Amino acid sequence: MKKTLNLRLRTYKKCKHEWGTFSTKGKEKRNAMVNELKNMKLNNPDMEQLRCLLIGPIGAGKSSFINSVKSVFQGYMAHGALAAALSSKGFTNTYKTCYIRNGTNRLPFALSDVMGLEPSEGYGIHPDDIINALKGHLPNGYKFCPLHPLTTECLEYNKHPKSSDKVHCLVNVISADKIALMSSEVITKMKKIREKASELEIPQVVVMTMPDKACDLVEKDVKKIYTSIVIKKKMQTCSNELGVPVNCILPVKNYHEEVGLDNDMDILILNAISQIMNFANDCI
Ligand SMILES: Nc1nc2c(ncn2[C@@H]2O[C@H](COP(=O)(O)OP(=O)(O)OP(=O)(O)O)[C@@H](O)[C@H]2O)c(=O)[nH]1
Ligand SMILES: [Mg+2]
Repeated sequence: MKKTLNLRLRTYKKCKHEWGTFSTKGKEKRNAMVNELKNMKLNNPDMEQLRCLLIGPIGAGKSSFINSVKSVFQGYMAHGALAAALSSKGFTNTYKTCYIRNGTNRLPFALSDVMGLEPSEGYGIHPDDIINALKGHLPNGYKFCPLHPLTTECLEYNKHPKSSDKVHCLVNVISADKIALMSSEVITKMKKIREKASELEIPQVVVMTMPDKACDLVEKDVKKIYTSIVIKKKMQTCSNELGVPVNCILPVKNYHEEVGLDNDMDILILNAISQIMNFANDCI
């Protein structure tokens, strides 16, 4: 219990944005952040990779975040984890892990994507399948069944997960324009998952997507993200709803309709992924 609390406190202390003083710097800053992540050494050299798991309501931007991270590292738009065309129906329905290439090697990061959460029972991913993923029991490519989570009796159940199959950081993805509209059922499902993650001593953060939909200033200029009062309020609401401190909420604008990369968007995405991987590295 004490260990969990210490881990949480350490996580929260490290996860700090300097509100209002953050400024997106130039191309050098972006490239330096990319290189730092490319050269990141794992605290446990025997491990193949750190895995982060993205969960959240349907359409929150989980797959788009994975695509965005991949795009930043490869230097052009990625379409690996397909994102949905705007609709109310969930899009991702399999457990899919994205790896990022660094020349002929892989970076020691894995980003795992799952089906979105829905309010009604029997719709969207079953919270027990997220718990299965946290513990490393889900095989890559597993097709989710909203009614029946994977159990030990199933052939696909990975009974002996390696440490690299397990999750090292739980990333809750929430869209800024929908925070206040989140159903209490989805919040309850997320709470149950977060409690389990805390029990397993897995650090947790929130990635807040779609700031451009919540604030006109940010839509025009993404650099305004840390000075926008609207975004600050959204982060506070998110913190209240999910019980996560504001300094663990990482706002990003995902690539969704852009044709080329944008330095300011890259820096936000890199800032989020650096924090996530540092927490993950601290927990192994
Ligand atoms: N404006 C804007 N749109 C975004 C952003 N991120 C994602 N989108 C759009 O939101 C829609 C849903 O994004 P997805 O990435 O498919 O969401 P998801 O969480 O993977 O959805 P499911 O797989 O259905 O659970 C897509 O049309 C994206 O293009 C963002 O930061 N800003
Ligand atoms: Mg998806």
